[in-house]
Amino acid sequence: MNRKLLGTIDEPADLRRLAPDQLRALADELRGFLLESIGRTGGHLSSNLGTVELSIALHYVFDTPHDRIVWDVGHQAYTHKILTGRREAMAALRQLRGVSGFPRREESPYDTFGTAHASTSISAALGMAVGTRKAGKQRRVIAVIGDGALSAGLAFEAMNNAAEAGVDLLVVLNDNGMSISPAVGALHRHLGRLNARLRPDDERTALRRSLAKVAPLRSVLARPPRRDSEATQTLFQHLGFTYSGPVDGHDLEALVMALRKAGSRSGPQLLHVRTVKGRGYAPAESDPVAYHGVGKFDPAQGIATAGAGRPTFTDVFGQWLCDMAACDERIVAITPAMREGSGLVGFAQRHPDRFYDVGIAEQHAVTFAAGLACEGRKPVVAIYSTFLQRAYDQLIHDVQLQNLPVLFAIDRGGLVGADGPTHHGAFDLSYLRCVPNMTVMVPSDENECRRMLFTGIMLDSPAAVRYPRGAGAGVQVEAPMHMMRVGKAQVRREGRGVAILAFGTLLHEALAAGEGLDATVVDMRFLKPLDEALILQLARSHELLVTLEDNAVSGGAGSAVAEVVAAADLAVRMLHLGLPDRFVGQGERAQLLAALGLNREGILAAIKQRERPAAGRPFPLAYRPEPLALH
Ligand SMILES: Cc1ncc(C[n+]2csc(CCOP(=O)(O)OP(=O)(O)O)c2C)c(N)n1
Repeated sequence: MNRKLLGTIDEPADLRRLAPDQLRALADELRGFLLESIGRTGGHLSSNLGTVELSIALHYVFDTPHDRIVWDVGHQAYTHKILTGRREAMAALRQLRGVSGFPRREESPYDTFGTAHASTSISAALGMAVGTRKAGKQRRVIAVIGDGALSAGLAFEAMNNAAEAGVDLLVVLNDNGMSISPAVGALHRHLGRLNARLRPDDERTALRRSLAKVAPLRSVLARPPRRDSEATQTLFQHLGFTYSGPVDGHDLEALVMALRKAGSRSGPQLLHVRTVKGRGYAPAESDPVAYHGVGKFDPAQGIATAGAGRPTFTDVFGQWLCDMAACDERIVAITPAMREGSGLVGFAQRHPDRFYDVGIAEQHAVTFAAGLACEGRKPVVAIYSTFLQRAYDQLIHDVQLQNLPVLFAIDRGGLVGADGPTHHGAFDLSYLRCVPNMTVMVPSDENECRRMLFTGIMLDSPAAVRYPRGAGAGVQVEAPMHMMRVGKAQVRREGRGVAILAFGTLLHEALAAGEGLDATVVDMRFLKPLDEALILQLARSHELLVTLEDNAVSGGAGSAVAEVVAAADLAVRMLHLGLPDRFVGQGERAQLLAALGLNREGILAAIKQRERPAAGRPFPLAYRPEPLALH
């Protein structure tokens, strides 16, 4: 791999010493580096190939880290990481204690704001711009946001506020026409019209350069450009931004020029940059969706097409939804921009008239579903646990308070692995169980997942089925659909002394641990309503109740069990195993579970420690394994 220039850049100051005509060669080296490096670690490929030139130009023009760059989502910031002292660290990208796949303030002073959930950059940058002014300082603040991320309400709330704030702010819109899947909605069409209507700046610049050679035209060209009439203004101008572009985001000369110009103007600026997702790697350019996020792969071969491995919970959901929709035409599916990740590709193909990709708009997705339920549709909101956090008020106020029958298929519940703390579904059991009206189900295997989805859709009230990333235990999924008895747990192993109450797929670790201990092991199935009768019976017949969940211990399933026991005035000892009260870092799921004591060995050790505390010490409240550092 050629690293002639790249090898000399340890920080952006080194980059700024390069001559403008060296930047193109640097971009080529960076692309080669990215491909090879992501091939070894996995990560976000297409988006990063698209932002090579933009990242170079930003650090070339602006005085980072004094000037602030805020990357929206941050999944496209690998070149930024490489240019800001983390070139060699990319070898451990997204791995346990390695460099994060997203900007992290604790990782580098160049990572000005931690991101990973979309559409926060304009708000954060505006806050920084206002904070800078209040401190009497001078710096440029730049938000870099994709056209997908721009579709969220939060981005519009920030733009609405920006014009009033009276500060200098540059928003760079990285428009590649794509979210993870093709971008949707009216904003996408507006950008399309801008791209078609306006001559790209680079073409205009080239034209001006050649016309300037003709003497009589020089004075005409020197005049300031004609202002757009009210009718032809862009949405951004109506919102109080000065709009410039579109600029070819792969033309370094044009980019540097445009950033210098927009960066020197005062007030809110929006620079529209057009890029190609997957740029420079043919397989990713032709299929940016498949190459959005990749595992390890050989760039010479491309990614392997998915084999017939064990179905994931996502697959089980996607299949169930198609089967269900075939028998009930009221079923509609809603996704906030996660068609692929949520397993909805098949449904979207079969039922395009019942499929709604609403863009990165979780709040709208939930309230939209509530409205559909009011009119007798059966909405299924397919959503990641971590992204549902954003729509919590909509969940409470619009769905649960009105007791509307919306089914939430909550994917990525629990630890997700390499995406790390921003993406772990660590809190859903806590935040769901404290709100009235919802039935909350936690399947321990694939077949239970299908049965719970069916149970949820048959209820005339809100329901949630929460399942983890990846494949399950490999249990055969039965095609016929059966309702489950709501609120009924299943005893999977009868033992003595210790009873382990497992919520979700950790049941299988509990069963393995239960063998060694001769413990009772229960598949709790329902977090809400809880099988209170069984809990009380177990509390009376065992010495120790152990709760196990892939969720924060604080306020989670264990707390729910403890409330039942306390309300009955029973004095059984309890041990709550789950995620600790700190953010868990990235790493493979199995590594994280082991480090947190949530595998068979950890469960056994925790129970043994709880049963036989060291002499003189009180019983510890919970097992505390080695602290797991964030990185
Ligand atoms: C709140 C939220 N919802 C969903 C996602 C998942 N997600 C990650 S990147 C992405 C697409 C972003 O599109 P865009 O901003 O245009 O960036 P591109 O990948 O096209 O460069 C989505 C939906 C997220 N990170 N945050």
